[in-house]
Amino acid sequence: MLTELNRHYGIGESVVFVDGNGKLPKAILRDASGHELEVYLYGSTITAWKTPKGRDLLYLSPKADFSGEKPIRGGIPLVFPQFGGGPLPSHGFIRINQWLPKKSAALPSGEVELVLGLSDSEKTRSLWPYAFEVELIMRLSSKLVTTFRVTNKDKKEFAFQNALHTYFAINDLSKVEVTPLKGLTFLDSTKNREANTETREKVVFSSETDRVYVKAPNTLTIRDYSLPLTISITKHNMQDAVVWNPWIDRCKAIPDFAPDSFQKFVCVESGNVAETITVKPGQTWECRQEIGYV
Ligand code: TA6
Repeated sequence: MLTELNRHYGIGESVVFVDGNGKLPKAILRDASGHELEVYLYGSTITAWKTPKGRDLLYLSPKADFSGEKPIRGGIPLVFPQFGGGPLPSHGFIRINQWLPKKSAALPSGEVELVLGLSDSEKTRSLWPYAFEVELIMRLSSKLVTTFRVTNKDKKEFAFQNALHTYFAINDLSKVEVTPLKGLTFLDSTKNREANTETREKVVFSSETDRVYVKAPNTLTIRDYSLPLTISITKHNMQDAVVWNPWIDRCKAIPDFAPDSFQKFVCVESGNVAETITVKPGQTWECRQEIGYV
């Protein structure tokens, strides 16, 4: 399989397919400036985004499951067509299905691009009775631009929630803040999605935090003053932003986290959660996230 993948989509050192953990195939992208991205075909799950000096800006749990039967814990799992719990598996099913490459390119700009796709199957239709295609377009440079595209291949419209469930690596949680969220309505998932208003200029972490910020600004910032590191997140066509840190007890209760995992990441997830997106037959809808760092 790797030979075929590399024959059709490999590009020198820019795009290489290798056996990842659990012998699951993954692609490694390297751009001209030395940034690196790793993405598993399983779930089209980005698991690493590294600076030229090798610093991983994403968090991957040391206990992540690579059996190919559970979601990979960390990186950027994709949420569709359901956010959180409900009639479908948690966060939907595209992160637990095998995607296939559709296109790869090393661009004149020095950026590297890879497109993965997933179409409906008997398995997905048994869960969600619609014909669809989803694509993840990853473009790597000093920024990581991910475009998520949904095409309705059915004869009836469908509605969905979606999110890029990004685990950002941090160094010292006590010195991390997320801004600007003051004044926004948030749904508190630690209190059965109770609605409340954010009063803090800077959202900091000292207990379990699991909030859907509704109609959040299109650019959010994570600062870790201990490094220092500043991550910028710009979202397009995604209304909301979910901020999650499980803190001590919730972290211990999640088997594919290490006990101290909560100290090493903050999730800031661009998405459409509070309201669903509807796509008519034959229509294509897309959203985009750009993340950068200084
Ligand atoms: O995005 C926050 C959240 O919905 C949390 O409530 C927590 O469940 C997290 O996602 C991880 O969900 P998962 O299904 O990946 O364990």
